[in-house]
Amino acid sequence: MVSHSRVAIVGAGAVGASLAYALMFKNICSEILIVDVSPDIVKAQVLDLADAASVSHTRIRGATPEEAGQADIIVITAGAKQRDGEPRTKLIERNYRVLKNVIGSMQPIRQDAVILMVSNPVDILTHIARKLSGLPANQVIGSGTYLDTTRLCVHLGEIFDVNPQSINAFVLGEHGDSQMIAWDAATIGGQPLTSFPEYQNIDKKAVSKIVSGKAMEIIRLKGATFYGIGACAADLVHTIVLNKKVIHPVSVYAEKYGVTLSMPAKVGWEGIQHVYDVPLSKEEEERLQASADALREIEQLY
Ligand code: 6V0
Repeated sequence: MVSHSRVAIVGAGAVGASLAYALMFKNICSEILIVDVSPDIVKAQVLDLADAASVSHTRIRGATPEEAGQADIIVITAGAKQRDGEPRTKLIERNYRVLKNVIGSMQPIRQDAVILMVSNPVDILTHIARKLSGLPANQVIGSGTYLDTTRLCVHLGEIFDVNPQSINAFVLGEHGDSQMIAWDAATIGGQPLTSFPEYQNIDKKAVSKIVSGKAMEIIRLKGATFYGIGACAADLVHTIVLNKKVIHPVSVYAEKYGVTLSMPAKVGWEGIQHVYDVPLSKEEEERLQASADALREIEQLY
């Protein structure tokens, strides 16, 4: 058991439960608190997860929003999910109301808590969570393009026949349609991706479509995505709890763009410790600017 390790998960649907399941097997939390507007969902998920908790030896229980507000890390997965064919940005109105309710019900939120936003549209909701909670910008993070980046690295791993963990590449910008891949900055074994012969044969538009379109394909086939984001969110919590200072692509307030979007950031106890500026080609920089502009237009409404 370590400090900074009391984690509340607000929203106990498919994503919240997948996160709790992935997290409990890391054995790093003193306690996992499960919160939802539906008492039946809390009861059912806690009963079910407690069976797994007995194997992982992690304490898990239902909790009130007020208790969640006193946790070290508050992960918000509450809210509506995308329907088949619906862009993430369409969810804003529905999930803005949910988020307002969630933040309001957790007051007073601990001043040193870290909020990890997962509900979509995650970039805009991270911006809103920061405003509503009043916490410093570094303590309010969104899962952003972490999942898209893992999808990219898995895909590149197949092309380059190397373990995805040995690929250093990022999807940046919006967790959504305007996201972009930072091809010029990508490396394998310290060697620029662009210097590999295989790179010349990559259809970049097709890769981009595969990465950004994967969620919609899963939603079309089974109605929702949850294991991937559950594992990614658990990894982010792991990084915060152990102050690992791992650089993850997460949704943060990026001063350079004046908006909340995904950039590589060093993550630890106090949330974001540093945001890195990725060297981009002129075309990539324009695409990231366009993503920032698209998000800014929506951010200004909230
Ligand atoms: P779900 O299974 O419908 O669960 C949502 C849960 O939120 C339900 O149990 C609701 O009862 C609960 N809820 C609603 N309002 C409140 C409230 N005010 N307080 C507490 N709980 C509340 O949805 P699912 O778990 O599949 O998705 C949750 C969110 O995650 C959606 O917004 C998805 O779009 C989003 N995802 C984000 C991803 C990412 O990469 N960031 C990936 C997948 C899904």
